[in-house]
Amino acid sequence: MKHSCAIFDLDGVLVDTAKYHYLAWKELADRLGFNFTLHDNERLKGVSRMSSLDILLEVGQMKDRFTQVEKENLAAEKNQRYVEWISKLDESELLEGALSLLEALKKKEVKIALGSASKNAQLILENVGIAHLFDVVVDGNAVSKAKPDPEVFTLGADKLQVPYERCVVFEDSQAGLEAAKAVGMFAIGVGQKHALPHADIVYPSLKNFPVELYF
Ligand code: B16
Ligand code: MG
Repeated sequence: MKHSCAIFDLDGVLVDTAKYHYLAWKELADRLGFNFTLHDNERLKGVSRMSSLDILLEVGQMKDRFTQVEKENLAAEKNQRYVEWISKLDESELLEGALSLLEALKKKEVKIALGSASKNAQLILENVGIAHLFDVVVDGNAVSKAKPDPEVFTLGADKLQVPYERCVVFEDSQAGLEAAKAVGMFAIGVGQKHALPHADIVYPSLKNFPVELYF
């Protein structure tokens, strides 16, 4: 089936910001006095900021030590460091194949939406120079429910008035793929096949993506 709308996750699909999330979370863990590894960081992909903090504190066995207000301060501390990192992003941080895919879709007049859990999505899109390619941006500021709830994808499709079965979602997280499938969207996993069992199909990256097969 040919589709008329492409919905992109941001972190891990278009831009490799996971490493900056990791650096900022690790600084917080170091300050709180426990180790936070790259392996632990895998659990945070696609997860909202406050849920990420809960996972981090669980790793440090500090889950019940903080009040809600203290947790909000810890998340704000992490975000401040993260924003310092991503303020320096430029187009060299786009993942391989991302720009040519977006441009090919634009040429074919396919609608393009962002569906990201990040509250920093707009800043990232602007810094890597692709903000102008999106018809609609749905990010962590616009939704009340996190993936695997499909709200972040359905909101974009609804705004563009495209039926869900005509949408393709590009995602690197299991929760995101699950969300896409729940509303009948075609779910393309970006990453390793064994880690993304909910995908309809998995590509290792967006490099040389076969646009004609899907759009
Ligand atoms: P922020 P995505 C997600 O973005 C990240 O994968 C996840 O690691 C992060 O915690 C989440 O955004 C929230 O980000 O703290 O910037 O609001 O993959 O949905 O584009
Ligand atoms: Mg992601």
